[in-house]
Amino acid sequence: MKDSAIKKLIAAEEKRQTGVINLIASENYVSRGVREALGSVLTNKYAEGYPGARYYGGNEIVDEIERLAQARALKLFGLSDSAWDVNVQPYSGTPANFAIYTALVPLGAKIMGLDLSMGGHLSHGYKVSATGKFWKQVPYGVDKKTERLDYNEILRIAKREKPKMIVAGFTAYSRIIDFKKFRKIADAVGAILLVDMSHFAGLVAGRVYPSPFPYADIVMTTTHKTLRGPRAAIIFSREKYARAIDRAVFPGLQGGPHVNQIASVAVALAEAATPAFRAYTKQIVKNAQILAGELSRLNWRVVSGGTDTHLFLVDTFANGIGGKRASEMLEKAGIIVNKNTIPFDTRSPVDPSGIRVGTAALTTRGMREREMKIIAGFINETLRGASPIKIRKNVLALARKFPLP
Ligand code: DSN
Repeated sequence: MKDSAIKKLIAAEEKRQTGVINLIASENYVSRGVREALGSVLTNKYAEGYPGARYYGGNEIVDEIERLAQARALKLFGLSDSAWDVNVQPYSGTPANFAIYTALVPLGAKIMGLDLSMGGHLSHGYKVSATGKFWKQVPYGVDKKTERLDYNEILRIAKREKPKMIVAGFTAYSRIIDFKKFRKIADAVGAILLVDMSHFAGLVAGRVYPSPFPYADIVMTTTHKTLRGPRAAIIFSREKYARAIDRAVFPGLQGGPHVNQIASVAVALAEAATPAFRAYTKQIVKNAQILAGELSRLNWRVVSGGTDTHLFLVDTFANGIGGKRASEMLEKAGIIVNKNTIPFDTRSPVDPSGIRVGTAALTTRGMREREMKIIAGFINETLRGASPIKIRKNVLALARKFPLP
């Protein structure tokens, strides 16, 4: 690369990534193959339209790439192409959800989604998102005592509000979702069921989290979290919704698809179909359970008492430390997390009561049970006031033993 300024900054970021313990639940490290496809000549090509029906010439190879990505997506999740359509063009998760609502929910109609402060996502109709301006969000939450989804309450809200669409999915909820119960609730009120599996798609592919496909009408996923691909999104839809969704993605909301991104998704989907990936996802969950268990043992309150996934929330304020301060203290020691609201948080989203912790990224680097126990010790010592400079040295030494892919 001739641009020395950017080259230097990329090298600095690589050094930063290598030297920290990354517990951001939505991040991961992609393979060289995924990066090669992203940085390939495919970025030069315009391909508005869909395979076989483009608005530009010279797309015979791009058509093959997009069809391959679609076929791999269906295969990975065991879907038949007569029942499901797959759109691999969305640039990322929020635009993908926006396209789904644009296609299927009349403007101003109701979308029912998990409240942001209880672990939902902005694009599930939250008020500051355009999805909450063009449609009306009806939020549901978790039970105060168990901190788990309360399906009777969700049914009660659905019957009262009659939403056009119900969204099941999360960014900060650590438990298995009962998709069958969501199907029954959607059927009881005539709603379309969208599952946003962005966080747990890799776990579904690895068969360590239940598949939403037998129950959902639409499934959306980003590709860069547990699925370990580039930043992008995929929409799976049952045939009757497919045409409206395709038209909402293009020409409704997007122009030319990012062909390099689609090829890179295809590479990640093939990687996710391997036995090694299955073992990886099993280890992600095991690591999260060990880390949550160790932190509990060290007297940190884990929301809902544990995790079935790659992530969990720690109620740091139960020990007198707000989430903002906790995440800043940890960052000084080289441990990267994000501050996060916990259910029924009494503090503000900019300084909430907890932090979110995830293990997908570290598991990619090869860390296992032993390292999780060491990391729980680092977190505990840091938050209890040990010198961050001292912990930082130990963090660096540990992190450097596990290079990036
Ligand atoms: N911002 C992502 C997360 O961190 O969960 C979701 O889009």
